[in-house]
Amino acid sequence: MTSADKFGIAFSIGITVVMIAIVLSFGATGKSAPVAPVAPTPMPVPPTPEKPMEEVPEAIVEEAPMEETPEEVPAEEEVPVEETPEEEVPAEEEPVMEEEHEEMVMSADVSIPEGSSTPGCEADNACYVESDITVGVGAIVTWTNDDTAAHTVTSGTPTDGPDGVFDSSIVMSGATFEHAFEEAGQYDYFCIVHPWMTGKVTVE
Ligand SMILES: [Cu+2]
Repeated sequence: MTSADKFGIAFSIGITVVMIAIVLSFGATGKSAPVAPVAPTPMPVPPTPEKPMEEVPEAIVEEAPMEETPEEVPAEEEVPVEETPEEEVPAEEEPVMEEEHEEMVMSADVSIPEGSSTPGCEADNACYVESDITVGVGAIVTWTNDDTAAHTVTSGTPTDGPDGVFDSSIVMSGATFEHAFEEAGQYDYFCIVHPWMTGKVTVE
């Protein structure tokens, strides 16, 4: 072997050793690796956590409020606002109108109950039943004598006497008397035969 061959072998061995050393150094430490691997490692690492960290919260924050808030707010406000006035307004007005119409009774029946010819019914305002009624203008009220005795339905009061608005005169047992109230007002009436019997009709 010549010196050149030896040098070549030595050189080859030296290269090989250097290569191995380099490889080991890369594999073992990794830190001493060239700038290339070190730089890329930290570069992607920070961006990766930073991007997802920023994107995730931003995406959630933006999507949650942007999509849910606007959809729920208008949906809740518009729906109830529109339904509430439409339902409540007519609902309140219609019942009132119905109640008023219901109160505007255009016909009523009043009974002269059995036993009213005997004092005592006045204690419970039960000499006429009902003894105090309210009807609408133009309503017709019919009194029925359900007692065995005869009675009258005479406008006025026992104290001041008949006022001439209406007077049934004698109503026999089982008979009826009716009167149409064409004008609003309060009409007191009583029984001429039994002055403790009083009643009232309110026309409105
Ligand atoms: Cu009477």
